[in-house]
Amino acid sequence: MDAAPKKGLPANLPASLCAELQGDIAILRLSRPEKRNALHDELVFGIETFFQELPATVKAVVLHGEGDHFSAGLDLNELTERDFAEAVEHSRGWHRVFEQIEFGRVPVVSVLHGAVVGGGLELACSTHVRVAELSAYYGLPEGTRGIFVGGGGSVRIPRVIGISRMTEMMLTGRTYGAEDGLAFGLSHYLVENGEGLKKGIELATKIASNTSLTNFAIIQALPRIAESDRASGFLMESLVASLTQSGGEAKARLKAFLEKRAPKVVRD
Ligand code: 1HE
Repeated sequence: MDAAPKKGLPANLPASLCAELQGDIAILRLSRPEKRNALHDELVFGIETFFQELPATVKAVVLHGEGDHFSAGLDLNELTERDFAEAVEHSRGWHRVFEQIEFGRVPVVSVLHGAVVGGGLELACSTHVRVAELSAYYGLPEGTRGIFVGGGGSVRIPRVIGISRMTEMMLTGRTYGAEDGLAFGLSHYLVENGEGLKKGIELATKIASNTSLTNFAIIQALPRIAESDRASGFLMESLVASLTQSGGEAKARLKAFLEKRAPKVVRD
């Protein structure tokens, strides 16, 4: 992959990020391997720029990391000098950026390998589909470092693995391997080392072939419905279902199936 962002993608990304377009997929690589993709401000706010300036033609994003690790989490160098107010502002900044990933315009597939720890795990959990290579391992060393998650981890991670498991990870500092991560839902796919990006691109391509309206409903409406009260949820579901069905593309796809021109749903 080229270090320079390709046409259509933001030209002002920091050196710690590389971006590439492949048709209607954009691939974003954390490119700070000498620091194990530790997340410093430049990188985190570069991610924000990338998502803010994503070309309208992009329908899905793949996020992955260069080197032996997805990410070693927060750059601990940046922690030592902050006072209370600066720390709050910093954490809120991460929230803003990761919200843009989770509640942005397009679905994001992350490809995890090596260390996926601390803020790296928080980042991964803001993506919609996670592919892990066998080398991946997960940890929340904040507890043992005398700090706390600050990138939305206490909101997102319990929704994936449960409060109990997250509490235990933070209290003991233990790490879990790729197989456990798959069982807990930290990843949705587990592949051989070196195969993650290919799988991530394959999934993103498939996701990009959905209608934009359905992808919008899945990433914007579904999590909000799931967190609302039942009555509101049922109402919102009816509204969203009707919205997606009313699209011309949806009608064409349903017709194609009924006329035996569309694929059946078969075992993967
Ligand atoms: C770093 C960081 C970092 C590496 N901040 N510089 N995260 C952690 O507690 C994880 C800390 N990192 C590690 O445990 C290890 O680096 C790894 C297991 C990920 C990789 O080990 P290794 O042997 O491949 O690399 P290394 O020799 O430890 O690190 C290579 C360089 O990266 C080295 O710098 P150098 O100048 O000596 O070459 C390390 O200092 C640097 N490095 N990780 C700064 N994290 C919003 S709140 C979120 C809170 C958190 O994320 S807390 C979790 C922090």
